[in-house]
Amino acid sequence: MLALLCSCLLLAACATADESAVESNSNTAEQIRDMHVKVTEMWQELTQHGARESWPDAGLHAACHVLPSASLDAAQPQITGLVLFRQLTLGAKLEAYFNLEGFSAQANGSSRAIHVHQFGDVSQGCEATGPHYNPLRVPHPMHPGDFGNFVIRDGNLWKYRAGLAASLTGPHSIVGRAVVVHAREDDLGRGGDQASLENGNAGRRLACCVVGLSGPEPWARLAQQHAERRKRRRESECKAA
Ligand SMILES: [Cu+2]
Ligand SMILES: [Zn+2]
Repeated sequence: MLALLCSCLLLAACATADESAVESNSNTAEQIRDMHVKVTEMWQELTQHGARESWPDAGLHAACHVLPSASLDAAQPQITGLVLFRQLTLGAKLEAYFNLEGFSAQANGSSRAIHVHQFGDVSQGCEATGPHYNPLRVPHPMHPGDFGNFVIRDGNLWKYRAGLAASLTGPHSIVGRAVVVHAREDDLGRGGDQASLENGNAGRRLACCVVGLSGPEPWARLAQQHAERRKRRRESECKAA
């Protein structure tokens, strides 16, 4: 029954994908994102009775410790840091903290793409992580791990994002897969070539990590750091005004 359900959803997704190649509108993207959430909910209903009750009170958490790609040459920036995920309830959209450093001064003000890629293998460099994780066979940027672009400030990338389509449970879970940081901006499928609809022409893979489940402590620590950082920024803006 589960296989039947999944294949029905896959067919529906493929039909949607064909339309979106023509229309490519944000409405379709939103529908596909909602489909990921629905698939996860149905999976939970079918396979894990009581999952709602056994869900951790503080939410489900995951951590990804970003390291420079092993295949990167020394001329490239050495990006390190942490990406944390939190899913508060079953079927809820994901929240994430992105905390990366090591970008060059020239990168300030420009954007970098971050995605979830298919495999959690970073042993031979980030190339081994394969293409974008794409369980519904839809074009980029409608993959569940298409997190979009992030602006570099002072050589760092600090960002909190909510409403992400990816999930930490169910058939489309990103646990065990890789987060990849790219050398360029994501063209979000508007590049006019095939690569744009596969990977957003985001360029070289600078750094990556494997998503693993964690306790709530790293999230709490980073939330505190982000709050302090926001407070300091507000204070310095007030002084400058
Ligand atoms: Cu990517
Ligand atoms: Zn993608």
